[in-house]
Amino acid sequence: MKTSLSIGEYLIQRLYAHGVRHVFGLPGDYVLGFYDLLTKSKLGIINTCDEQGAGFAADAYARVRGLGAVCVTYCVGGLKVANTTAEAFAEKSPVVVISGAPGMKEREKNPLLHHKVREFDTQKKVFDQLTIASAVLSDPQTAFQEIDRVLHAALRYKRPVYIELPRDQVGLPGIPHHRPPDLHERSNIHSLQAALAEASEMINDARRPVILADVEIHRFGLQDQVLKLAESTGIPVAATVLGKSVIGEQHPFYIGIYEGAMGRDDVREYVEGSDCLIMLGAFMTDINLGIYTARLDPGRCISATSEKLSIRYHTYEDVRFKDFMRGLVGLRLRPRKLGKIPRPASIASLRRLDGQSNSRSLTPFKREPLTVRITVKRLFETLNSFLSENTVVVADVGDALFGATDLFIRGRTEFLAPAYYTSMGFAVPACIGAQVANPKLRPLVLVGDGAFQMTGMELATVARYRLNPIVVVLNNNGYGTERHMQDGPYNDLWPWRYSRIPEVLGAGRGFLVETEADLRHALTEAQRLTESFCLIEVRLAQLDRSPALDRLAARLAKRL
Ligand SMILES: Cc1ncc(C[n+]2csc(CCOP(=O)(O)OP(=O)(O)O)c2C)c(N)n1
Ligand SMILES: [Mg+2]
Repeated sequence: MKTSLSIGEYLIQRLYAHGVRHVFGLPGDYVLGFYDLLTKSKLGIINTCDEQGAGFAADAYARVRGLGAVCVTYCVGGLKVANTTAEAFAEKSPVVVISGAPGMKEREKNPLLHHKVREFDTQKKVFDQLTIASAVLSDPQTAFQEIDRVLHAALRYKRPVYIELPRDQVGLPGIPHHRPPDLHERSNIHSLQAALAEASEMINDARRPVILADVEIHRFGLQDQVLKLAESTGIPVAATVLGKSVIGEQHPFYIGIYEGAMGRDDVREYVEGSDCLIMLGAFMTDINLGIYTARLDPGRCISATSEKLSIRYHTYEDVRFKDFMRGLVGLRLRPRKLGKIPRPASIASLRRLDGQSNSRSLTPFKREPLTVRITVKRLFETLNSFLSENTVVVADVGDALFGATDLFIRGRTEFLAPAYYTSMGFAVPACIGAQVANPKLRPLVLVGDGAFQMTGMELATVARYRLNPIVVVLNNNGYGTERHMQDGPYNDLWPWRYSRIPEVLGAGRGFLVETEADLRHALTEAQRLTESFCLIEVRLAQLDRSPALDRLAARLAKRL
């Protein structure tokens, strides 16, 4: 029996131990050795058309499963996932970027090898900026520890990491009998207790506390804790755009999305008027804060994240986010009656539409002449009644995302979107990652025509791995979001016949939607056709837009 695994084998073993089952990417000569190991391992390979697609897919996979991996070749592949890694960093998604590289022997005398940019470590330097930890596995003596260190950082900080595999090292044995250390970090108990005591007093004294739940609740899997906290205390919960779907939106404690002046007024007044705002895992980004229209007084806030814990103006060091959350739930806080709270607008409109809040079917809704041209507003209203418990909504940037913030996410339905970094091209590849991560989910992809032209060809990958998302292309003939801020010929696009892409791919079903009747027909068919992907092209008027985009465009135009 071998006493030691090779460096490549150890990396695969550790990824598997941390729950990774698939690696996204495509090969090149610098990484072929590792691909060969992958094919012999328990990890599946998902071959995408383009590295950027692999990067977005791995990001979505990480958001759903807790850790993702993308594997590419040196520079030509690696630099194409720079953007997706930047997104994973900005939005806290733990993706392991594995890149092949020239062997250590080949680097002697600094030859001009193909794919090299400037120095051998140019790509590594780029990724130092985009990740929370990085390693070049250039020494078998330290390679296993380096793998442990870097993977630990990804899980600890929920941020991407970079591992470079020089091709002559992949098959070398590491040190024998290596065991990964237990890297469980503990909170400083005194600091934790003091923080909980202050939090407890503040919450109990408050007249009208409210929880604002954000993205780190998703990343650390703390959804149940938030729910318990709300239910045991009677404190209502708002979410941010980035944290959308943190708890089921039909929940009686849920009040809606808070996004400063961009969001609904009743939610804004409730959150900003609270004398104790409990911000959990919240990132205060411009979009989350409604382009800085939010008015949150730190003197009335408890704010806990994996990076920082502050209560009013005090900061507590060395307190792990999970420990604080668990402690908060364990406190015997004063229960209170759930008073009159705002309710998500969609609940009311949904009842109007389909008579019940949990309908899975397209039951009849408000009768209007069905030959009317479809509008963005009606599109989202109809989609609302179409969502089910096993839908994962994947929204791309543009009106797909803005309109989707008003969607009513049920139960444990997931919502994935690059709501902070806002890179176009996320949604189609992300749906691959999401469905591979959890095959029980059927993705509903919402993507603008502009974003679709960037990465829509990953539908070939969807076909190859027999996935079955429903992809709705919002075809408004160009970069609609930008037209509302400043229009010009640069916002135009060549008009593809999106609904006919299945013919080119030889897979999937395409639908062209121009009226409400078309839409209902397409959605009903898509619901029935579960064998393959369905592409629904919705032809919208060029300047039509969702109410949410109305609000945003007005704000942004003022700031330009
Ligand atoms: C990769 C990338 N390039 C450019 C932008 C700037 N941008 C933001 S929205 C937008 C237009 C999006 O067009 P489309 O996907 O058709 O959606 P729509 O706005 O029409 O709903 C652009 C170009 C971006 N966010 N990401
Ligand atoms: Mg568009």
